[in-house]
Amino acid sequence: MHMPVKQSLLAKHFTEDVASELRRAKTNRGFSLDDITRSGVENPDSSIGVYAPDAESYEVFWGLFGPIIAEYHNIENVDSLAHPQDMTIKPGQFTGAELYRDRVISTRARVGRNLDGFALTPGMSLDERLEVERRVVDALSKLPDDLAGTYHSLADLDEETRNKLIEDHVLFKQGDRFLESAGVNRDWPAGRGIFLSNDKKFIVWVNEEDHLRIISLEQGGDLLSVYSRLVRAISEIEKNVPFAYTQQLGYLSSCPTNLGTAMRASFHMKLPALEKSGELDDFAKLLGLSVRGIHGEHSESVGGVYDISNKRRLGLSERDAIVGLHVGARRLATEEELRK
Ligand code: ADP
Ligand code: CIR
Repeated sequence: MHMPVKQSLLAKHFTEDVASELRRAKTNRGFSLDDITRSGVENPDSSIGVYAPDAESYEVFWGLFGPIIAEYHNIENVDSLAHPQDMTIKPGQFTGAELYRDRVISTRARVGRNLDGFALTPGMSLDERLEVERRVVDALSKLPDDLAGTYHSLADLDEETRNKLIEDHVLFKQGDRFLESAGVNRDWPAGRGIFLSNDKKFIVWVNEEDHLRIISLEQGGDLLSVYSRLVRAISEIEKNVPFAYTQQLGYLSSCPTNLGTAMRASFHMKLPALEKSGELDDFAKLLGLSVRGIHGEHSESVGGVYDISNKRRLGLSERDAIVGLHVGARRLATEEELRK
């Protein structure tokens, strides 16, 4: 029997018509269709398969990006989309959190951000990467006391420290083959690093998949605490570095899954009964959630613990995305109890 091969969104939407329309197209920086599709072509098991080497790619190669973005973020009319932004939270929006609290080991919320006027990470030169690092580190040095911390250049961290930070879910992994093919790992480890606040709950990754990944992370299931820290950190950093943003696509990022809010909020959640019954993926789909293993994308679960996050990031506000995770986790916890 032949197992069906999972088709990437690239394979699905890269039609003959799209190929002939875009074959000769180039952005001002010289990026072509080959640059955009290389990761998915070299890694046929990609779920998406495309990256944008610069912001202009989203305009020039819209014939390919448009349908992929519409499908991933479940947007009916992506051509006329006006992305809504709203980071506020109203009292009472996290009611019923006690239904899932005991099942949650830790909570994380991150956004991707990129500096206006620079290539995105798949298309950056070494000079641009170093300049972005310089500007970001300067902005981080101006943060108020409760967010203050230390920047560590990746090259300065010894292997043992690096591995421990990766194991603890604080630092990004090395050698992702999807990013490698896209050109994101060029000049490694130059220009990369991690900022850690004094209490280790606020983290910034510099020049990994995006210029910045702004992250809030703590033990337990207090989504309001994690989210409030994230929102405050974003607004403080944004005072000092202007981010690439458009009305249609929100915050721009190198991967089309990370446009709009560019936010992925997640719980590490114990769901052994749903794992055993084989229903976790179906419930996640129904609830608009993604399921990852405990070491992030393309990793496995350990002991029935899964990384549960909002799937959509574009076409809905930050508030709706975070409340979506809360409501989804409440439902998953309820279904888990019913199967215990
Ligand atoms: P990203 O979230 O930036 O898309 P990954 O899926 O690779 O990237 O996850 C990055 C890291 O964050 C991984 O180490 C992953 O285990 C960790 N992580 C994600 N969610 C949580 C969580 N709720 N608690 C602890 N660590 C988490
Ligand atoms: C892929 O296409 O599988 C990788 N480039 C990662 C895509 C982003 N991840 C995701 O939506 N789960």
